[in-house]
Amino acid sequence: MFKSGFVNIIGRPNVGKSTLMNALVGERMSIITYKPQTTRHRIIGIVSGEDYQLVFSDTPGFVHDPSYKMHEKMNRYVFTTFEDADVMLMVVDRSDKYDEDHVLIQKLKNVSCPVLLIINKMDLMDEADLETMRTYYSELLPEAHLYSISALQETNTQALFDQIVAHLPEGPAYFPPDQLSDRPQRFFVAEIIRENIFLLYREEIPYSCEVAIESFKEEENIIRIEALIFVSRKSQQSIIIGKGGSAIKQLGIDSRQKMETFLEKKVFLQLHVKVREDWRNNDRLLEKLGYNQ
Ligand SMILES: Nc1nc2c(ncn2[C@@H]2O[C@H](COP(=O)(O)OP(=O)(O)OP(=O)(O)O)[C@@H](O)[C@H]2O)c(=O)[nH]1
Ligand SMILES: [Mg+2]
Repeated sequence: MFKSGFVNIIGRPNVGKSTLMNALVGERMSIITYKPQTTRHRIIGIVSGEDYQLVFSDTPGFVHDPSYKMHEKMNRYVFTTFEDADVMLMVVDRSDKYDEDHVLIQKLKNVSCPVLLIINKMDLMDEADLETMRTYYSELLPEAHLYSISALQETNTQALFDQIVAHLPEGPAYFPPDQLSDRPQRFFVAEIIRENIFLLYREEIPYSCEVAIESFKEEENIIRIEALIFVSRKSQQSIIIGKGGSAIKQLGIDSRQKMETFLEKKVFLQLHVKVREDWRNNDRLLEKLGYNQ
């Protein structure tokens, strides 16, 4: 019997959803940083076995008080995962506290598919903390199956993977067995630049940026990539570029190195910065930038 299904990962920002997805898929599909609201799209990672196919979806952390249309779209990605899930993975960490009337908890109580409540970052907790969290969540979501893991150290992640497969319904393969994602390479390339912006710049800068790939040309020995970084203000453009271009140079070096690992080919990368005030509230631009919810 062949089993397959959509396994959708949700939770608050920064709890480790993307780290978990990458651990389960065994590839670096989703970008990870120490800052909240890193993931902005629904990102698919496919794992095909002899007799199963898992289609994982990593989602943006649920934004409690959306300040921009971008946040509303990010939350909509989270809501759509309730519609097609065969298994729901709700990830929490020790800083989370959900009330019964939280929208995610309400929705989880009403899904018909299995819910796996995953307490992540167990490496940061002692047994007593873990036990307190287990008790809390088993009362909050009595139907959910509880797991404690460390996505970062990959503790219990293989056991979790096996449990997910056990919960899959019977079904066909949705994708060819060698396909890893539904996104083109240029999407991952833009995400690599965004990840490095999160790692290199401080305060509001990463949140004010979006990246679009203008051209992606594969030649025999090299891939030539031109990317456009949108910022919301002129002052942010100067910060991105840095004194004498030093900051954007570093961004280019770091991004290119990661791209070369990801694409397994030499990369020539050109970065440009453009001011587009209020891109986070501009429906047409958001659509163009891939926010299709
Ligand atoms: N100590 C510890 N840190 C972890 C663990 N899992 C993830 N992290 C760290 O937590 C931070 C956030 O991880 P992400 O995977 O980006 O979290 P996320 O839930 O996808 O965040 P958003 O995309 O912003 O919603 C990173 O610094 C990770 O290295 C874990 O099991 N233990
Ligand atoms: Mg993420």
